[in-house]
Amino acid sequence: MKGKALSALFPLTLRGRRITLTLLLLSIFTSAIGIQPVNAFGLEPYMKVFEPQIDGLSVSVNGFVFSLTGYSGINWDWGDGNEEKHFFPASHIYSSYGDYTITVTAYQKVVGPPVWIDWTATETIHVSLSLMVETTNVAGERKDVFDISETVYISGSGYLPSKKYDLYVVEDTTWSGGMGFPDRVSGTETSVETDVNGDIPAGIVAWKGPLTPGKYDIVIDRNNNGKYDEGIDALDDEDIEVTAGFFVIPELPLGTLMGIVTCFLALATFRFKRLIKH
Ligand SMILES: [Ca+2]
Ligand SMILES: [Ca+2]
Ligand SMILES: [Ca+2]
Repeated sequence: MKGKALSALFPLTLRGRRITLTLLLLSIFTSAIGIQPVNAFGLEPYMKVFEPQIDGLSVSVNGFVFSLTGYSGINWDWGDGNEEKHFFPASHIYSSYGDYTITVTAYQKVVGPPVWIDWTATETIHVSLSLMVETTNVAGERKDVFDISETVYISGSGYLPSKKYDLYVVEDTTWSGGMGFPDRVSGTETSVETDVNGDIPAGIVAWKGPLTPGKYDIVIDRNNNGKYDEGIDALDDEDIEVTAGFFVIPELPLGTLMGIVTCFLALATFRFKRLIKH
């Protein structure tokens, strides 16, 4: 408590100990008479909360509290039914993906003579927790069916910023936690790097055409341990025919197409000749 009060006063000690002492006494005085401590510059206590760091289901938040008289603590309501008291930085692991509102309340409570200080400063932040990878076209629009001449792109979010992850494009399989990864499909990318926001932006190639017809799944090994971990690794699965993340359809070869047209023409000519004969 004393340490906190001193550290809060530290910037002002540059102006001289006498000013610091005066400000401290002033703020204690205003606290004592008006509850809200307001110093000579009219500075009320306030809190600044920085952008939360999100890693899958884990969220950590940093910030600072400005108060000439220090502060007692910070209360965290994580928005999922969990509440705790913790100084900056604080972190929390959620049990499921979703949107949450975090309420951060810094407070100081010293009630009773000779000092009476009682204030709170509250900020709310919203976090959206999603961990996903999805097959897309080059513009980042979702796409699950590809021709063999096309390229498979992926998009995603909920990762650490500017981090490289192992990527697996494999034949359609049924996934269970702890299983090893099947062999990658030949010619597919083996890693993916996130941008500064922790997203996989539009235009990231997973498999450059020409593709091989079939059904496939995609996994990003978020903890890079070479195994599939449910709820940790990102999976593109069960989009096509219930089981696969994407599907590559065979194009009708030009030869086959020409063959069909030739047959049709031959049949038409035959019927036409018969018509003339009769
Ligand atoms: Ca893993
Ligand atoms: Ca599958
Ligand atoms: Ca997909």
